[in-house]
Amino acid sequence: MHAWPASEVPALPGKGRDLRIHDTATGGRITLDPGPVARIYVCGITPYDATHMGHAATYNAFDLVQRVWLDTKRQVHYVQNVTDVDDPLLERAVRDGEDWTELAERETALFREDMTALRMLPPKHYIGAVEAIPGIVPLVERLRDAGAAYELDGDIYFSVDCDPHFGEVSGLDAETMRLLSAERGGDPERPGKKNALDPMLWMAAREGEPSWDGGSLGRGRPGWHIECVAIALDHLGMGFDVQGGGSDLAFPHHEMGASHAQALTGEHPFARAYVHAGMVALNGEKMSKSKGNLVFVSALRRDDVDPAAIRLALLSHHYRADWEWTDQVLADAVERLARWRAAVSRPDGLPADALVEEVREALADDLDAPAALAAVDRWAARQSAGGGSDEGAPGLVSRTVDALLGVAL
Ligand code: 5CA
Ligand code: ZN
Repeated sequence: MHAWPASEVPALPGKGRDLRIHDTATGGRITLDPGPVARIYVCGITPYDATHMGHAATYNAFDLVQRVWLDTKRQVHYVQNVTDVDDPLLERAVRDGEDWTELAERETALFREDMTALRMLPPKHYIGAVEAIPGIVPLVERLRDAGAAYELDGDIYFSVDCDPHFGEVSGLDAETMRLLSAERGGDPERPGKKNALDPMLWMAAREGEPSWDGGSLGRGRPGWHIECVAIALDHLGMGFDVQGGGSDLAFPHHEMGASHAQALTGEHPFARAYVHAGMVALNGEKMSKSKGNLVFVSALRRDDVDPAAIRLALLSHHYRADWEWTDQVLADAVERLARWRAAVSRPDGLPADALVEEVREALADDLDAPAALAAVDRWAARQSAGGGSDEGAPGLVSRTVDALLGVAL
């Protein structure tokens, strides 16, 4: 699948700091030490509805990770999937009497437009679940042949008890896992499973649903977690630096993915850090396609909201916080953008070298974007008050805000 065009990332003087980031598995902050090529996998959308502010906030967090790495003069190898076949997508297509492939293509195209407008860096490999199927089948066969998977009425399940590290990503107790599994696509109640938590790797073809040749597995379609594992192992290998997503993916998705990969390779860990963004709510409830309480990026764009203001609205909350989208959040961002643009419109101004370092330090410190914004606010306030004759300063501030925060002034 093709991704979207990259916006230029200006190079800044000096060198950025290494990222210290909260890792869900250890429950604490770790200093990442990627090689010259940092590797990141971010779970992509299930394209049955448009990109909402919750999605955008999560992708914003992982865009910042990459910008911090790029500023340390590393290359970034970024992979993202599109879950372009799964129950919620098929159900929506049936509800709306639409062909599921057309629905997926249309919403994926809109997502690309939204990501481009928000200046999110594109993945190097943007891979759909459907195109990954030929790579998924042999992995499921290997798990089955190794005794890590079993058949139940034609469906193939992964046996979580095969992975001694199972449970280490989310750190949840068994009861919570069971509840979340039922809520998030699992089937803990299905009779005949070895462990209620065991997730499906391959679903045998169902009447009226799409299916693919699964070799010795028979016709069917892949389970959700193995999709991301197959794509990540193919393009990044084991032990990549960051696996990212919203906090609702910690369990079961990232927990199961780690176990699949560890059982397949005998290696540990799957990812060196599991990084999760908080949930964005609207009217007191998590914004979600299934509930329909949504603010779409594309709707704001249609209303002529500057994408840079949308981006500033996302940046005004710490990525790990759960927060509420309101009109005021956007209004504050619009106002901030105007202040910043006015401040850099002068040809000269207050020296900005210290500001570059402050923004760098804020982001390296677990992506503290609100602290980075506050630093730029302080510079902009002093700059607007007059003073300073440093000719390069406004340009340097624009480049810093662009390179590290993805905001075009
Ligand atoms: N296709 C799978 C991942 S492989 C999936 O979860 N798709 S999704 O469309 O449901 O979500 C895409 C990303 O947005 C996920 O990382 C998810 O955690 C995140 N996300 C969904 N809703 C919210 C929200 N309200 N706030 C923050 N992030 C959210
Ligand atoms: Zn995923």
